[in-house]
Amino acid sequence: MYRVLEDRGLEATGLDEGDARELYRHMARARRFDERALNLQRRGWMSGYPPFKGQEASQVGAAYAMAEDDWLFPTYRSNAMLLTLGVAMEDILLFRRGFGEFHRETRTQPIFPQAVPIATQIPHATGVGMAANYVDADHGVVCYFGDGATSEGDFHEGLNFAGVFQTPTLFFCENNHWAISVPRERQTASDTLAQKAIAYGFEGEQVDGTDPLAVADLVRTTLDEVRTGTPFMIESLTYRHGAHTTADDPSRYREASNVDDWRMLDPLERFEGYLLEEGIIDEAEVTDWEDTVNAELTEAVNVVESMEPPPPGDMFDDLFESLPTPLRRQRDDVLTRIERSQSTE
Ligand SMILES: Cc1ncc(C[n+]2csc(CCOP(=O)(O)OP(=O)(O)O)c2C)c(N)n1
Repeated sequence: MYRVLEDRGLEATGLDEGDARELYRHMARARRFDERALNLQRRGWMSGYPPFKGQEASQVGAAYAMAEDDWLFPTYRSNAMLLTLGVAMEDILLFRRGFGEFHRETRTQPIFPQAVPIATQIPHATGVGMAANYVDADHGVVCYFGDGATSEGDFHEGLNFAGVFQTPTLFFCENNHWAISVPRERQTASDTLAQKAIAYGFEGEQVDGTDPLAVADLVRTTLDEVRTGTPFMIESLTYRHGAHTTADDPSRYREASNVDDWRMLDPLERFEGYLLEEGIIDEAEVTDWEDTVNAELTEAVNVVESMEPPPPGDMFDDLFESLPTPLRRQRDDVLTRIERSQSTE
């Protein structure tokens, strides 16, 4: 497993102090976002939220290492990646309040919609890699998924075709050890998830997902290879510190922790400690950054609150060129019911 923190340190990587500082800023910003989003959900501000606490180093490290034209296939869990790639906080919050994704379009990165059906994005990511080969494009494709996704047929089909067609796809599996209430050891009898790549004809490697330097360094160097048409799989080892979503109560199926080692470390505290000790950041910078992020969050929440809810019919837009009959009926039914309820108010 690749790790550099508290071991060989920054010097062992192709990153410099500027990168380390940026990684820290993205992580601290993502953490504050996650905390605020949870609080907002508890106030009834949005119906549900999937927290990513414990996974910041892994997600920020991977996103930070991507080039501007690399494609990302995210899931509901990977909001720290979206934030790092320039998706505005208010965009993510708006989505959770029922607006279309990327409502305000602040990003330039090609990012697919978040996959909620598990693993469905994996064949898509392979397909975009095949398309890149057809048109001789030189971008890479990063496909994010969780440990649970490796039990789906789509995972095997996607990796199989990636191997056969040598697609420029990096399969980035974030093993947070839980798929809702199913622990990693009930997911597969394989020693590692990374080794599954070998069966499809390419390499896989494990990385300490609580070490942002290791993740960013590994993703950057593997993406250089991947873009030349060599698929690769990374298993990033993290731990889901919180609930699966705000609709979940993890105390029903797990003790405070089922692992008792480095995976339980708080990646933000760990990295902050390292950077302070190395003199790469100082306490004043930590506090200043926290103030900046809090102001950004307050502004994002204000923007979202100032927007009228989207018309309910919107959810049927942008699905098909022309809406199939069953969906057209559903849309008409929704709109008629709303009209009726408004006229009886
Ligand atoms: C095809 C499909 N089956 C079942 C579900 C219900 N479901 C939602 S999240 C989840 C667990 C996914 O775990 P993992 O892939 O490890 O990702 P994580 O939530 O830990 O990020 C399941 C089974 C779903 N969304 N899609």
